[in-house]
Amino acid sequence: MAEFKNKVIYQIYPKSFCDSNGDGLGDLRGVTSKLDYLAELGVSCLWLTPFFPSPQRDNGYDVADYRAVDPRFGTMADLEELIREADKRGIGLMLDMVFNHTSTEHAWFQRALAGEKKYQDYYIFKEGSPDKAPTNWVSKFGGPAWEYLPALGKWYLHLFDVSQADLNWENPEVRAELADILRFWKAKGIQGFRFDVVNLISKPAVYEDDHQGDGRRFYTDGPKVHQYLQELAAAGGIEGMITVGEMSSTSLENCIGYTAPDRHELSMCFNFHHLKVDYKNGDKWALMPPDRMALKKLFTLWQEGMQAGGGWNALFWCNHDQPRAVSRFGDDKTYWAESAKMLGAAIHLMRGTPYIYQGEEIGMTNAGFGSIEQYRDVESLNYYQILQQQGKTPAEALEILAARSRDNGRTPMQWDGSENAGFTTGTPWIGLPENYTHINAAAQTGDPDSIFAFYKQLVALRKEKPVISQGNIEFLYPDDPDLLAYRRFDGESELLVLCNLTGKAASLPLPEGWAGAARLLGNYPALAGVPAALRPYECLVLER
Ligand code: TEU
Repeated sequence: MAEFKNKVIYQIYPKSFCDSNGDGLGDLRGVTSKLDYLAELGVSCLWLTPFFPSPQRDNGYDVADYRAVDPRFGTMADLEELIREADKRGIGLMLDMVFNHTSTEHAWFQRALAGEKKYQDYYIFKEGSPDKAPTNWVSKFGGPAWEYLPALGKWYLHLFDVSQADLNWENPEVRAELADILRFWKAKGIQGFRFDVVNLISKPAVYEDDHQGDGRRFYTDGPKVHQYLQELAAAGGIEGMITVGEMSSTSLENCIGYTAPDRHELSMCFNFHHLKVDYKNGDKWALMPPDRMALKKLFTLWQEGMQAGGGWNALFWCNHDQPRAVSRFGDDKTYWAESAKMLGAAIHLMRGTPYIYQGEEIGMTNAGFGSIEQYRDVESLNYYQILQQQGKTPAEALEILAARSRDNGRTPMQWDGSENAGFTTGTPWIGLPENYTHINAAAQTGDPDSIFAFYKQLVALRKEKPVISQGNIEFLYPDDPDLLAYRRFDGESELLVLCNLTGKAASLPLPEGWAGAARLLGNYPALAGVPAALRPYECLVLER
């Protein structure tokens, strides 16, 4: 198994990272041009979200060909150059495998449409009358999860967009095709894979209406998912590579199963429970401030639970589907730098492998879009309509999108204070927050007090201190709503991580024996001795 415990992985959304040719879209050569920046940050691995040929209905998560580079992003030669140049800097590449579904423009689906029985078996087609879908399941992007094809007299399942048809993993030929794709990329020198919504691949034997929900309980962590993952890992030859599964609405028990080393499934997985603590009644589109007690409980449950079961977590606040953490859990105005650093420390010192999403290391904020024309994401555009159908005014719908849209995480990387933040010389495919003039990489890389410098320290500490990468974890002060506190220990050394989750001073109850401990890290200037209270969003890491 590749060593992934002392590494930090950096996620790149190529479309928004760096544009090398002025067409307004980021590209692979743009990524290559920024490798020195990434090497300075110290990350070991880059996860690139899909750059494969795609109609881009869902920004590349609708893949039309798994073995090629979309010309919009460059050429295979550009990718090979990126692999070589990254390798020179000790950086590996992970690719994003979207194996739950393909684009309806994929050759397999096109041949299914043309009537080839073999390829119809690659997807989930059901006979039926045009006026009644096989089940009442709802797509994750809104509306029904089934689409009727009059020419075939059949329905097909799409858990996401109508252009993303779910693959039929029951079919061994599908499983063999997908394993082959992994071997293809491994032979090119790719070091690892992220598997998109991979806990949704195993559908139930019987398709029935869900009278309690949207259908997810029938296919989430489905009946054969572990078996399929074991088979994929073996047939794809990915043992020893770094693999992470994206798990939608999963359970702790299943995530232990996905990642315990003796199961030979995956290195680690993402779960999203901690990113739902600001969903009112579990509804992403109903606004509520984050429930900090719920957040603490979830961290405790998943950190201590994965440890007890021998599983491994991916640690993250941000990705291309999430609003920016500093705007959501911190304060992107008064305590911008302090809260961005505190959030970084809170995650990076936990047990698991941390991920940094492009721009997080410089404290990038939500987009601040105020009109629907500024949005690009299919889910956001759908929900703008759905929210109004549910009775919201356009202004209310926009307020919800401003907090919840996936586009908040998809604005261009802010490289410098020049026009379009140095992302492109052309017209960017999506707008930027106005704050790029002061929130940008150029303003931070040389500054030892910057958010960038703080993240660099977090990455370095994980490499230096085995207690961070290998040690045990225990959470403290479960009843204190303001303070996230945990202890890391391995019998040789011990760390105490203390984070004030609020914008007010928080009292600091030190456990016994820590009063004289050394300060390893903090996001405020050090005081003499250990203080009695934490300042707004202060984090303090003690070592003994
Ligand atoms: O996301 C899966 C997923 O379920 C979400 O994070 C999704 O964005 C959310 O439920 C919407 O509210 C993955 C990819 O990360 C995402 O970008 C893709 O759109 C999706 O799969 C489909 O491939």
